[in-house]
Amino acid sequence: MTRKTVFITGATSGFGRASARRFAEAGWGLVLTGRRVERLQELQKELGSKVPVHIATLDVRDAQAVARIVAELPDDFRDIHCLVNNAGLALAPQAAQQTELADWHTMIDTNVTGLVNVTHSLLPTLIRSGAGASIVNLGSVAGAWPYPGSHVYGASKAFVRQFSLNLRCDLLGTGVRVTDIEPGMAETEFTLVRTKGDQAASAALYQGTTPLSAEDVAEQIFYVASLPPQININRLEIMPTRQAWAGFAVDRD
Ligand code: NDP
Ligand code: 8X3
Repeated sequence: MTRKTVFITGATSGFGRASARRFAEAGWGLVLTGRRVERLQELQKELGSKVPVHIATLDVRDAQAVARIVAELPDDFRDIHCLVNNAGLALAPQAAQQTELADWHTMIDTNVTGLVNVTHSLLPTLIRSGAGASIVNLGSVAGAWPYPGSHVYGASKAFVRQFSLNLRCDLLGTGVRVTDIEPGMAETEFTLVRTKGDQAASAALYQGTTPLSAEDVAEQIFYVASLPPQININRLEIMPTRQAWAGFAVDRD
């Protein structure tokens, strides 16, 4: 059987790194991207003896860089069977009226523009791969459920959700599947990034409960990508058992 290859954005941490390990365990070739080159090199060192690994430093916000990296993929990594659109971030957890506009732009540029940059560049190779190929997008529960401090982050994930479903319509007949994975609270570097390095705030969020782990989410990413080709999971919302919804908020005198 020919080896399949997965292209992962944001492979330097959290879900992306755990997904690299999960796909490697199943024998897939890896194209690993992210901005922190030393972490990509570490992962290549860790996994390169098991499966073919190509690393590329990439900021997904840069459309030209995305196109160049895809055009320059080595021959052995040209046929992509799965794209994991994972690079993303939240910033500014305070109320909308207390945030910096630049943080809103960074979220839109990464979670929306970056994701479409990579998708657009890889569509031709995914369509060539045909039946059984997959695009796995990292949305979030925040794309469907509003909560204070989610403002642009949640809205960017609502884009990911609808873009995923719309792509399904256009890709009908190509065999390429599309899934929006929508995790709830998961312990990664996500909160450290969201709070701009506040280690105590990050630790406090996860303290005394049982969040999802990066490996829990990677298992779901691998699951949807390795299902038989006739099955498309459209949306997969996953929460920790110890997380649920709160009631409506009411402003009172
Ligand atoms: P991490 O902060 O641990 O990982 C985020 C990854 O995204 C890093 O590898 C980072 O790499 C990469 N990244 C960020 N900005 C860019 C950029 N401009 N270009 C390329 N890569 C970038 O967070 P998670 O693993 O938790 O998050 C992964 C995805 O899952 C995100 O889209 C997030 O919104 C989503 N998500 C997270 C949840 C959670 O609770 N943790 C829940 C639901 C969804 P580098 O900095 O090296 O570029
Ligand atoms: C991240 C999960 O609950 O912080 O997308 O919005 S949450």
